[in-house]
Amino acid sequence: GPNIAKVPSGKGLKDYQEIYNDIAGKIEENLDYDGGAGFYGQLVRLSWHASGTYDKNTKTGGSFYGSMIYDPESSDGANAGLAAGRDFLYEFAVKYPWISRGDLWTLGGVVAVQESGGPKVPWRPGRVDSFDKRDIPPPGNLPDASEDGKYVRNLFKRMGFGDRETVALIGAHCLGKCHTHNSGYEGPWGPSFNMFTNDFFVRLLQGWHVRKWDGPKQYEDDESNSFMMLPTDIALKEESYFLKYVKLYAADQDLFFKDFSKAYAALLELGVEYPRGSKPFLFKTIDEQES
Ligand code: CCH
Repeated sequence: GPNIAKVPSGKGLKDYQEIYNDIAGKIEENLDYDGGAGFYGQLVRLSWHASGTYDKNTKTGGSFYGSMIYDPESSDGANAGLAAGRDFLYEFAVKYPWISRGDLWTLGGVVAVQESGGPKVPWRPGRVDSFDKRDIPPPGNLPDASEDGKYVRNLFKRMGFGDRETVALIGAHCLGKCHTHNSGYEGPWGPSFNMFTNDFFVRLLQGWHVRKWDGPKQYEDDESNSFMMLPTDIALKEESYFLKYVKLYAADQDLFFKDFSKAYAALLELGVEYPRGSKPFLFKTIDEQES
């Protein structure tokens, strides 16, 4: 049935801004985590994997039920390593027992994008926890990084996204790193992996070659051999229907921010229905509240 958002009674912008501030404060206390990446990448990936299971054809999956703690979703290989983000946020589920897991995990992503210098992301609460087996999506809905452009196109189409939104969303690879113990892949996409920028697209257009190593096929940059791209990242420059957006975003960070914000807000709301007239919150960053 339709997953209609239910906001806990009496809760509004002020209450969620308080949780936002707590999450931002804990991120700030852990800036050294993961070799200086902090928790930005981890939290954005958690929000994306909680949401990206959505299938528009069956109207299943998505962030509504906060189901990633249950099998078979929890043991999906694609979700390896995300317990770190869920554990990071857990203290706020205890402190604010009225917030659902889906709301907390998606809010964590919004905090990470905004606090790392990215765009404002409109966000709405009201996801509702479930442990019903029927509400847990099957494994295999999240992308396999060894694949090609056609595969990426079809996978994001299943969520309801077009080529432009797909390219914008993958620009989140400006944040964080790959970890051999999670995915088999290794390394960050660029040097500023704790800052939300359009750097992923700028670098993608530069020269890349296949890395010689024992791990899965990944690329490294010609200039320094220090940064990485996944096969699915490189696919964004191999297909003309993606490449035009890579070029747009590399040349214009404001445009990337605008498109990313819209597509990411939509991603976090896949499979959630809101009452008519429901209005998204826009959170203030910590900097804005201090000045
Ligand atoms: Fe991603 N991503 N992602 N990704 N991802 C990985 C890490 C991050 C793919 C594969 C991988 C999106 C799309 C794709 C982040 C955000 C987004 C890793 C390494 C793989 C593999 C995981 C590890 O080893 O820890 C593939 C394939 C696609 C699509 O084709 C989208 C969309 C988003 C967000 C909107 C972020 C952030 C990370 C860094 C995580 C960290 O721990 O630092």
